[in-house]
Amino acid sequence: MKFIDTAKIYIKSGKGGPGCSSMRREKFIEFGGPNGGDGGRGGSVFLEGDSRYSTLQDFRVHPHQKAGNGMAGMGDNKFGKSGADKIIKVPLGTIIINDETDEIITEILEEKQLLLLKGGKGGLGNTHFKSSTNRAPRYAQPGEPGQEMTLRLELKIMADVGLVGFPNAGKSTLISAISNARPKIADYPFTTLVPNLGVVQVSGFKSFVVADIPGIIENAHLGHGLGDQFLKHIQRTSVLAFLIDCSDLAEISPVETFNVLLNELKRFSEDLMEKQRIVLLSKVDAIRSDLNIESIINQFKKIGEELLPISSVSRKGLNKACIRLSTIVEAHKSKPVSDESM
Ligand SMILES: Nc1nc2c(ncn2[C@@H]2O[C@H](COP(=O)(O)OP(=O)(O)OP(=O)(O)O)[C@@H](O)[C@H]2O)c(=O)[nH]1
Ligand SMILES: [Mg+2]
Repeated sequence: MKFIDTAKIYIKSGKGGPGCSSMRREKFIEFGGPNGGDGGRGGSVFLEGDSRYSTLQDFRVHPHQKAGNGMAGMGDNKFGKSGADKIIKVPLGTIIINDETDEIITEILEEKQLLLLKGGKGGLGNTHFKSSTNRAPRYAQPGEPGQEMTLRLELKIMADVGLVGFPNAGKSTLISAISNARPKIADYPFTTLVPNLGVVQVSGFKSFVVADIPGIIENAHLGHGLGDQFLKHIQRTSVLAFLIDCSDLAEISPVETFNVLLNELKRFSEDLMEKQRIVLLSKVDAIRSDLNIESIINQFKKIGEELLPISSVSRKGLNKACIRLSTIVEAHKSKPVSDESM
C-alpha cells in the first residue's frame, strides 16, 4: 500500500426525506383525515480512528464521501427510511482541517467515532398539521438539507520512538532486529522511502512503537536528499533515537554526524529539540579502525548526550538499548498530558 499522508475530501450528510401529504380514503371511513408519514432522516457523517489503517491513500481514490438521503414519508402514516450514515475510517494520528477556514477541527488519536456532519431531519407528514380549524391539512414539511464541507486530512503517524539518522545508518536493520517490522534493507542510501512502524516488546515493559523514517542528510531543510518532509512523523514521539554509523562506511566522525542531524531537526522545528533523545552508535561490530567506543561515549558525554553502542547484526547492546527506550517511553507516558504531542 502506498504511503500518502495528505488528502483533501469532500463530505456531505444526507438530506432528510420530505414528509408526505396524504388523506385516508377508505370505504366506510368518513372524514378520513390526513395520514402522511414523516420523511426519514438523512445519514450523518462520522470519522473513526482505526489502528489498522496507516495511510490516507484511499481518499486520493475516493475524495467524495457522502451519507445517504432520507426517503420520503408515505401514506398510511408510514415513515420514510433513514439514509445510511457514512463512517470514514482514518489512521490514528490524522489531523482534520476545515479547508475553507484552515481551522483544525480535531485530531483523531483514539479508536473512537466522532460526528462531523449531522444528517438533515426528515420533514413531518401532514398528519402533524391537523388542528381544530384545519382538519384536512395538505401541507407536509420538506426534509432538511444535508450539510457539506471540504476537509484536509494530514497524517502525523503516532509512534513512541522516532529513529533518525543518515541514509544507510542501519535504521531499517535495527527496526527489523527489535520489532515485528520487516522493511527493505540494502547497502545503498535512501532504501527507505516512506516511514515504517514496528512494535517492540521488552519483557517486563509495555510494548512501544518505533518509527523508521527515511534518512536525513545535511541541508535536508533545503530539499537535499528526500528533504525534511518526513520529520513531521517524529513530532509526536516521546523520544528520538539518533542512529550513528561508526563503520567504515561512515565518512565523518560520530559527533559531527550527530550535529548535522540535530541541526536539520532544529531547522525543521525547535520543538524537536525539547524531546528526550538518545544516541545509538550503530554497526559497532564493524567499527572503523581509527575509532574507539569508550572515547566516543566520552565525547558525547561532554556534550551532554547519552550514547549506547549497538549492532543489529551481532545483536550486541540491542537488549540494553530496548530496555532504556522502554523505560523512557514509560516514564513519558506516566507524565501528565501536556500539549507537546502536537
Ligand atoms: N556490519 C553491520 N552492518 C549493518 C548493521 N546494521 C545495518 N547494516 C548494513 O547497513 C546497510 C544499510 O542498512 P539499512 O538498515 O538499510 O539502513 P537505513 O538507515 O535504513 O538506510 P536508508 O533506508 O537508506 O536511510 C545494509 O547493508 C545493512 O546490512 C550492523 O549492525 N552491522
Ligand atoms: Mg531504511
